[in-house]
Amino acid sequence: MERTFVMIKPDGVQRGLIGQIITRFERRGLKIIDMKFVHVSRELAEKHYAVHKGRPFYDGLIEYITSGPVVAMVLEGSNAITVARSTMGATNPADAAPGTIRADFGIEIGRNLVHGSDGPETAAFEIGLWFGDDRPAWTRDVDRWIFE
Ligand code: IDP
Ligand code: MG
Repeated sequence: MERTFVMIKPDGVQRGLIGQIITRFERRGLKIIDMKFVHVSRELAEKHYAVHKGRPFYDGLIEYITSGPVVAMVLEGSNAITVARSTMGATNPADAAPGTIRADFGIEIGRNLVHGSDGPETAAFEIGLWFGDDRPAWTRDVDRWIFE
């Protein structure tokens, strides 16, 4: 089983889409391991998006992600990283496939509603950054009907 970090960005929260977005991940079969509502500090935003420092969109990205509360979560499942990203769709909602979160709810790259880790190292870094190392395990009784 793999874990990934997913965030509903401020536009998703402001637009009242928290429930609909979480539903997309839940119905895919991903298991929620941890979740919280966060007022993102500039410091946390800069650590989270450190790889993008220096890019033309960086300042706007930090403004965006600190502009209102977000919902942060840890999701688990087989191929959780890839599955979460395919549920989200392409970075630019204009290019995202219909049926994905970004296509179904968004239209511009700077308001693309969700974040998901892009690889195992990023996932480990982001889970640690947002949640720390420890969280209780729980058994989801439907797992045998979702995972082989
Ligand atoms: P990802 O979120 O699909 O992994 P990244 O390339 O890692 O995409 O970019 C991080 C975030 O930065 C994007 O989700 C988007 O919010 C923002 N972003 C990326 N490129 C642009 C851009 O060209 N203009 C505005 N915002 C951008
Ligand atoms: Mg990324």
